[in-house]
Parts: sequence; C-alpha cells; structure tokens
Amino acid sequence: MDGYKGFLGLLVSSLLVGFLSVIFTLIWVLHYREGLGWDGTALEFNWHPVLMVTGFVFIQGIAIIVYRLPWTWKCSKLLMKSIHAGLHTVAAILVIIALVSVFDFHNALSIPNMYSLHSWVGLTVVILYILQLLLGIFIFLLPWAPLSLRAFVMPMHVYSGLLIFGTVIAAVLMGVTEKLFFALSGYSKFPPEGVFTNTLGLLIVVYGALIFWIVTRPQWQRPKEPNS
Ligand code: ASC
Repeated sequence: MDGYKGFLGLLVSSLLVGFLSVIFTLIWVLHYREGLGWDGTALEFNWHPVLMVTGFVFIQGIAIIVYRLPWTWKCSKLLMKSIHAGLHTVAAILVIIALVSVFDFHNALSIPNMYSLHSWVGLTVVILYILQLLLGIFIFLLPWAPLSLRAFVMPMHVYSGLLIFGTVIAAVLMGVTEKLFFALSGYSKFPPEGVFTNTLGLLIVVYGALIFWIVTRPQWQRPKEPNS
C-alpha cells in the first residue's frame, strides 16, 4: 500500500473542502439570500445552487474516487461498482431537482429560460451525465456486456467522466458569477456576500483539483483482477 498516508491526507482534505463548499452554499442562500422554500419565488431558486453543489460537485467527486479507497480493494468489484453507480444516481436525482427549481422559478416570474452560457453548458453537461450513467450501468454494472466491449469503452468512460466533472465545475463558477451580477448592485465594491461567494468558487476549484489528483495517481488504482 504505497503512499497510504499521503492518500489518507488528500482524501480527508478533499472531503473537508467538498463539505465546506456545501456549507458555504447553504450559508450563502440562508444568510445572504432569502433562504429556502418551494413556492416559485427566489426561495425555490435557492435550491438550485444548494443541490448542484451537493450533488453535481460534492457527491459526484466522491463517486469518482470510490475505487481508490485502499480498504475497499478487498470488497467485491460488483459492490464497488454499485456504490459508484449508486452515488452517481443520487447526484443525478439532486441535479434534476435542481433543474426543476430553476425552471419553475423562471416560469413563475416569466424570466426567459436557456439564454445564458451557464444554462447552455449546464444543461449539456446534465444530459451527458445522465447518458454516461445509463451507459455505465448497461455496459459495466449489468452482467450482459462482453469483456471486449467493456475494455473498449472503459477509456472513454474514464475520459468522459473527468471531462463532465471538470465542465460541471466550470458551469458552477459561471452560475455563481451570473447570480452575483444579477443580485448585487455593488459587486465591484467588495461586499461581504461577493467576497464570501468568490471564496466558495475557489473552494470548488480546489475540491476539483484534489479529486483530479487522487483519481489520476496510478499507485492508488484498485489492483486489476483477472477477467474483470
Ligand atoms: C469492467 C470491469 C473492469 C473493466 C474492464 C475493461 O466492467 O470490472 O475492470 O470493465 O473489464 O477494461
């Protein structure tokens, strides 16, 4: 177990930064904004950042690195695949609720949908995420696909997964920026909400950087079993 201590340190750091991102998002909407609700007002919109950061950033990041946890290497591959797919499924459900909240809010206030770059990148990556999840379940989790097909698709699955995760982070940063320009009249005057929310954006970038580092270290990959 090469570099186990280093792995633990990075794992704990990434979980802390990811969790802190969720807490910061909650403080943002509960303290600086109007709070949470489900009534077509800004309270309903506020679920959008909370659920996106929780599901699309934090939970997706954990789902990406589950195979890297050395103490799971003795667990069955099928169990680990189920946890990987299960966490991505939970994230996808939160993401869909987050989308409903923003469309609901727009429609209630007759705000146009899908005009911003944030919404184009965001919706594209949601569609890709759901496709990636369904393809992953059918090709890797269910027992029908032949090994040759799995081996062929695996590099694309890994590449797409990381591309999606990175693009989600870009979309979140655009969304945060967009919201601050809408909501703050004096963003350029360094108001506390602006500084706090810029910090949230940086935390999310650091979380992405840590997850990307963990998942790309060859020594922390689950040892490959023959015929799997
Ligand atoms: C799987 C699985 C793997 C890969 C491999 C293809 O379903 O458990 O380790 O696909 O077979 O590279």
